[in-house]
Amino acid sequence: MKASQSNIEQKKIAFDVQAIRTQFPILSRKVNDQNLIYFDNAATAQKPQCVIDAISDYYSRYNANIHRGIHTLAEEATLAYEASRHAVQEFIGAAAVEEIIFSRGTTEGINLVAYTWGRQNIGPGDEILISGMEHHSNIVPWQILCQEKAAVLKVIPVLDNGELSMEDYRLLLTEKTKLVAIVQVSNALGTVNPVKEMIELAHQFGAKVLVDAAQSAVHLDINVQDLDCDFFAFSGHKLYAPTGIGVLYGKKQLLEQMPVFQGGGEMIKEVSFELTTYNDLPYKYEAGTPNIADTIALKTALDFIKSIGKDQIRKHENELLDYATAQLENIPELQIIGQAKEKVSLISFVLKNMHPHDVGVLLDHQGIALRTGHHCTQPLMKRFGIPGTIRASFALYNTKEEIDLLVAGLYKSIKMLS
Ligand code: 7TS
Repeated sequence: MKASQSNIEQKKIAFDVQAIRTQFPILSRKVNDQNLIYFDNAATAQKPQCVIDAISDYYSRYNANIHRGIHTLAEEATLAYEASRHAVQEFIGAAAVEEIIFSRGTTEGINLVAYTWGRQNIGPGDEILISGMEHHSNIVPWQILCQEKAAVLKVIPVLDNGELSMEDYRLLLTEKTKLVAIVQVSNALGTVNPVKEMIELAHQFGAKVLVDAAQSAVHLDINVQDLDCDFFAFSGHKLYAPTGIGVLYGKKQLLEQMPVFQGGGEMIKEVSFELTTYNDLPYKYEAGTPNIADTIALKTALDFIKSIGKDQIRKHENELLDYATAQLENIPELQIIGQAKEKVSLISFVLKNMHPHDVGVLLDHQGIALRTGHHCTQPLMKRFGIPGTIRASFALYNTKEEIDLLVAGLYKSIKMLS
């Protein structure tokens, strides 16, 4: 083993949550005179100092537009930007770097597919299959497309325990199914869906599959070739990178056949008033000056995750999930929504006769940040007959002591609200 490899191994063995916490400056701030406890990681994760520094370093040392200048700064910026694309390729196991398209986030990635592949391939009577636990951003673009093309949107039902009904999925798949757009990990329940199996089944009917990986990319090991998905979209900001940068992966052959999305600079080879020819992948889908600083910082975030090891992070987060589940189940007024066999470190719950919003406000007074409401999954909330949930989502820097404080905070809130 090379020395550098063994260093990485050593770092992985020594998972030290307190050492990790020191790398996140925001974790030392006070909220309402209390130490911040940040349990809203499914909405967006906090950023380590190295990511914050990467942004500032770019603007302080080599801010320049990419792919066009011949001066040193432009070359440095281009190299760093493209290095990020390679880092993403490795992170998700894509076969080719041209399959990595930078976007603003998951939402933009899904919309790109709907507006390009969707418009080209969906016609009257065709069916698009989504699930009952989709985030609005994996519902609305397909609804718009179906309305435009007289196509049909069908929904895989969710079982009481928060898992998908695979029995219904099998029945819903037909020759009419052209696309399955499915979330890998539910942002509202934490359920991990069996996407590999679902992709295999969809392909038997010739349907393409888009995976919404907004919540999964940070928690699960990802290999898009092994999954054999056709499209895979995620956001940087949920994996310790900045907001405003995301990734759309697509199989090269599909991306090559698809029409362009936005027109403008960078996505063209040659422009005349009569005819424009388009650029090669991935630039064909990256019109205009991109989000250079945040793309560069995305690589820093991926390197950060790699240096700790996804396996170590998952182990820690699973311990938090098990610990929190056991603690919360002890609270008589509390009901956990979503108890799938396979979950990530996210717990949604309701408290009897208490509005989630009121609980959220009281917890905020105690310095505890979590999300309450429908989590942009209104149809799912309707399925469970509730207006919303209280959601605690854990990241690598959270601790059992913080969970104890959440439990104490909940008892306090229950006392005040009942
Ligand atoms: N899909 C899922 C499963 C998500 O959880 C989110 C964001 C999105 C798509 C959209 O991602 P964006 O980065 O383009 O906005 N989810 C959440 C959440 O749970 N709380 O705030 C944002």
